[in-house]
Amino acid sequence: MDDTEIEDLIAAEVRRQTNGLEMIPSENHTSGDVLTALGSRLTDKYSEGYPGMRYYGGCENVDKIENLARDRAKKLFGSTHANVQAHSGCPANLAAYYALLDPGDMLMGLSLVHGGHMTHGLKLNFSSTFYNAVQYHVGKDGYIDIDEMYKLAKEHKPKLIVAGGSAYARVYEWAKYKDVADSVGAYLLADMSHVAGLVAGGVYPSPVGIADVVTTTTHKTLRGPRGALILANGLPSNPLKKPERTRENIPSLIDRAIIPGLQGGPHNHQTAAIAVALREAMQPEFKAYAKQIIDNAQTIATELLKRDYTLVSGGTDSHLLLIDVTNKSISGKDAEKALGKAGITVNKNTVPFDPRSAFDPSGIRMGTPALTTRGMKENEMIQITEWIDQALRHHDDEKMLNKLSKQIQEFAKAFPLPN
Ligand code: DSN
Repeated sequence: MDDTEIEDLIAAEVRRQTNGLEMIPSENHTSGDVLTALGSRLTDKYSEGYPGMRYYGGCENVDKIENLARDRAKKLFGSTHANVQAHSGCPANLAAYYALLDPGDMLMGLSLVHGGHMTHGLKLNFSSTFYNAVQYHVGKDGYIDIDEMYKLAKEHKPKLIVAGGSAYARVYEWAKYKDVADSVGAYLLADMSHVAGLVAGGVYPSPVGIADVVTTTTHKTLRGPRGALILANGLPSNPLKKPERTRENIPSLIDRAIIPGLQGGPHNHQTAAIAVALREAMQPEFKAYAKQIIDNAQTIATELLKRDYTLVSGGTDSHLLLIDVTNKSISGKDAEKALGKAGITVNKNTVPFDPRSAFDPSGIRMGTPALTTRGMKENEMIQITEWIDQALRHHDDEKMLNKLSKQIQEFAKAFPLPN
């Protein structure tokens, strides 16, 4: 590259990822093929519209690419419709709201502090400024409180209920949320961003066929590039005609919400990379990968419990763990920092009923998708948990953290990043 400043920084980031352990549960390491598609000339092409109905010439190749991505998404997740153009998760959720709600309508989602996502109705987010939002919670046991959902739904009559989140370690009981939605005639949107790869691998329940709309990012457990899918069942989409707002028209409503509603040109390099990742997720090895992600997370949970850590909900059914580190006399922020110095990347996170702020919360969130991509299994998880514990116990001891970082760097050599 001519731009050596950027070249050096990219190299530094690759070194950081290679030498350390990425344990942010929403991160992963994509394949070389995904990177090849992302770094291709497809990024140069404008193609507003949909395959066969574009506002630009020269779209014959990108039409085929987008059709492949859509077909693979439909096949992998079992929906009749897939939109692959939303640039990422927030725009995908915005598009779903835009398709199904009018400004000021009520939606209901899981509180961010209780494991939800900011687009699920956080006060500072568009989801509660353009719309009205009410938030449901987990109970003291760390599991989503379905009784509270029924109560809030009856009281606030939301037009749309969002299931899913970003720091909830247990199974989302999609059918139960659907019952709550049906009890007040609301749409159900399932945001399966965190668990899409587990769903694809058949080791986690799918919301497709239960929820009216399913959104997901493509870069978490699904291991694709940054991007999103919006899945639905219904009549074939006709984005050229304004449809009535009915359930069977959701495919057209979604497509029109994306363009002309919210976005311009699709990112064709991203669409191609999504198609590549979806093909990878259809391979038998991906099922084994998805299972190993959960086995690894559960191994860490067991090892942490042995060392007297407090896990929200007491464990995990998925790829992630939410840990309240209060009993270890450390804040989430300091825990993130200490682990970072040792070469283990996690993120500080609020825990349900957290008395502390989001900038210095009581917990940390960690997960296993990226480590599992590198080929690590249960034995490695046992070793890594021991390192996590040591780093947290010695969080003020720079010498110790440095020693751990060297050990981890040596260990990581045996588990290279893909390609
Ligand atoms: N920012 C993502 C996460 O880390 O979970 C959610 O969008």
